[in-house]
Amino acid sequence: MHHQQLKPFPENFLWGAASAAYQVEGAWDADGKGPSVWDPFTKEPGRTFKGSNGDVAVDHYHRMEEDVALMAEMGLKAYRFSVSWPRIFPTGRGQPNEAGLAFYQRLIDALRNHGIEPVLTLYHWDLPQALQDDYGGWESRQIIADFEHYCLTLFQRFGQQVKYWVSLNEQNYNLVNAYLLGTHPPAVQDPKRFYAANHIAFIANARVIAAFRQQVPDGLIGPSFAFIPCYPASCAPADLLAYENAEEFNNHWWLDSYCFGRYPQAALAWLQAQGQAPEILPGDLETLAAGRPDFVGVNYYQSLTYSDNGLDGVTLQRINTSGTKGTTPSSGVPGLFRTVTNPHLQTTNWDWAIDPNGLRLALRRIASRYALPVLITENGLGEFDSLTSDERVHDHYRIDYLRQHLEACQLAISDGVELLGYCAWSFTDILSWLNGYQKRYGFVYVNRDEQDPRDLKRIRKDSFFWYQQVIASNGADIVLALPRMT
Ligand code: BGP
Repeated sequence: MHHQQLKPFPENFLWGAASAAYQVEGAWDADGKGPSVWDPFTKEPGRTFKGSNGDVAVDHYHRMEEDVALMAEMGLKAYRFSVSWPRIFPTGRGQPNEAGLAFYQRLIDALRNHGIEPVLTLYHWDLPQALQDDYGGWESRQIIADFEHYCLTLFQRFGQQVKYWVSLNEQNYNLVNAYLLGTHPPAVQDPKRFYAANHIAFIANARVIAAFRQQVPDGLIGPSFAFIPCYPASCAPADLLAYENAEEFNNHWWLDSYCFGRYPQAALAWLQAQGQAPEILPGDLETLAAGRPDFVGVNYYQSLTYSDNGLDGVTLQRINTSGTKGTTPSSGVPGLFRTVTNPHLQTTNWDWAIDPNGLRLALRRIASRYALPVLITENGLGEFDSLTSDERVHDHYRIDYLRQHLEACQLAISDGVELLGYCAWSFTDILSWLNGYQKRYGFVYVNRDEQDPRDLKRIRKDSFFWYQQVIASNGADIVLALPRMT
């Protein structure tokens, strides 16, 4: 679609930024917090880049007021953060840890005092280790009641002050890594177990959404989905089928379940033939249907391009965690699809295709296929940043990336998408799960590296001042806004 004139960003648009507990908080065992599955996992040799972990992260737990003051200075309208389940329930269940709740109460109060809308994510991958040990975490239906109990505690405690809630963050990306690639805890590589755990996560997600309706009737809730739109490598019929397979397995599998309460037919039939389909018990589909979200949270970083892959074709491969460009191999599922390089797109140093058009496609797909509003819960550029001797970070490449993606948002709004807001990833620099601290995303530089926490000083990057102007102009100055040095 070409438009004569673009629609402006809506009046109450949530100009935001995002983070996740494990990636920013640190204080991994402070004030009664129990271990999450990431605490021991990151200590195992070879799991993460240079053995990096979130023990200290960027110490947001102790510097929360300073970070929120920076958000206020920037003019942020929304801040998306996650609550650490083991900070609230150190062993995953039982009585809540009041000190953990008090931290998030202080954060929510600080945000609201500055007029910043809190967007609370219930689960951003930091499962209590105790539940992994007791019954295998997401592989047991016991987790459904424990997750519901944890969520109910937060709904009851914060439901008056928090309007926007995210249920599961990137169930798709997290469980692919945890049960297919073996790169997130519990580091399993087994498709049958993957689809089984994933089905249980869908049920848990739907159950807490249904509970939310009772507890927080004025609030809005939805999952965040790592949406990677698919392109066919060519118009060859075999590539079109590969593209269709990829859409169905990598996108519709999740979005249809969240929004329609059912799995896509062809994918389910294929998995049944392989003996990998999840066990669907009586009542499961009704539970899913009763947990339709209010919006879809979109985490968008890249598109992927697909080609045909024979039964003896390439298998799933790990992602690039080094930042050495051009080192990502073709990855696929034999009999379904494999990835190929898109010659029309540039990539980041981690080989992620830079494709604002893919974001527009993702937004339109949700609007047209699922008829739901969208909240962009993550979008950003992970890159090497360098600090100059006068303590500046000239991240024009990040400004370019964000500007292009915001332009895509405005095009999608003009296409008829109901877009609630845009949370850039991330506010400060954070620990990147597998990539350490060298893959930086923030508007605010944090002075530390993998081995040395240094002074953890916060330094505003050029993109900080650019986004500040974008927000002040409600998006009218996306192109015009230039970084202002202070
Ligand atoms: C998403 C996660 C975030 C964040 C982001 C960037 O998958 O929800 O937590 O990590 O991706 O990914 P990475 O840090 O691997 O570059």
